[in-house]
Amino acid sequence: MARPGVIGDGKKQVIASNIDQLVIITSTIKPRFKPGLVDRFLVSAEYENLKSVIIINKIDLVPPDNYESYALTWSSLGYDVAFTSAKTKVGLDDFMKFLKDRTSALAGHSGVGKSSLLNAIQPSLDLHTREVSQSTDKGVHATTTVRMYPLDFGGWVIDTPGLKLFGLSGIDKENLWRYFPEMRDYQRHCRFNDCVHINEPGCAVKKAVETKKISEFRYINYKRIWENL
Ligand SMILES: Nc1nc2c(ncn2[C@@H]2O[C@H](COP(=O)(O)OP(=O)(O)OP(=O)(O)O)[C@@H](O)[C@H]2O)c(=O)[nH]1
Ligand SMILES: [Mg+2]
Ligand SMILES: [Zn+2]
Repeated sequence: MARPGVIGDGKKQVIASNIDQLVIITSTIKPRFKPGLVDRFLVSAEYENLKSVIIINKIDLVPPDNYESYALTWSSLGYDVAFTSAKTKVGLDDFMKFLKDRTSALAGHSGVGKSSLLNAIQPSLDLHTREVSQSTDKGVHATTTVRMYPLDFGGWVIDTPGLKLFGLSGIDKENLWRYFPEMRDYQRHCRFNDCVHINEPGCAVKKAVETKKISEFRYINYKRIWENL
């Protein structure tokens, strides 16, 4: 996984290599639930041919109807989803099951609870965590370096500082749809074979969104990412 360089010569900064999977962590609130960011990470992982799983953390703070429908959509696409609370320790079995015997990189905004979840499953790690700012609803980058830890029950995990910018280098307006698995089945039914599913007439993907075969929020996130490429 790499992100565009922010300093110096602008070369890619490699965040992690030789990992088996990306564990995408989002919180229900504090900082607010961000399905768009999850989709962005999913696109990066699809592009890198990397398995990804999704953790929705801080479920002690918000009722399920706020995030359940998103989770259903993601799992229908084949991504494993777990609901956790590092505070009440709900769902940690699922989290551990995902991590066991694999090398995983954690991804997610600052403050979603990446380090707290690791402390909850393995207290001896004793990772530094910090409260989310009341005024800005943002984490404060408690974790400042990328580090890899061995897990007592087998596997390795890479804790990262809250990353919001993952590079989508290699992905462009023409090929973005390829990293949305649900679009692959419809693309060949589009009128134009170079259809990018934005404004073209006879677009089978847009039709599938209208008939609810493709989830609307996924399509909205597709358009948002597309516009920023
Ligand atoms: N209520 C509640 N609070 C949580 C939960 N998980 C983490 N927190 C709190 O959220 C804050 C941020 O947690 P961290 O573990 O530091 O978050 P992080 O994702 O590692 O953040 P960075 O290292 O900055 O990227 C801390 O105050 C935690 O106690 C949870 O499941 N429920
Ligand atoms: Mg951290
Ligand atoms: Zn199309």
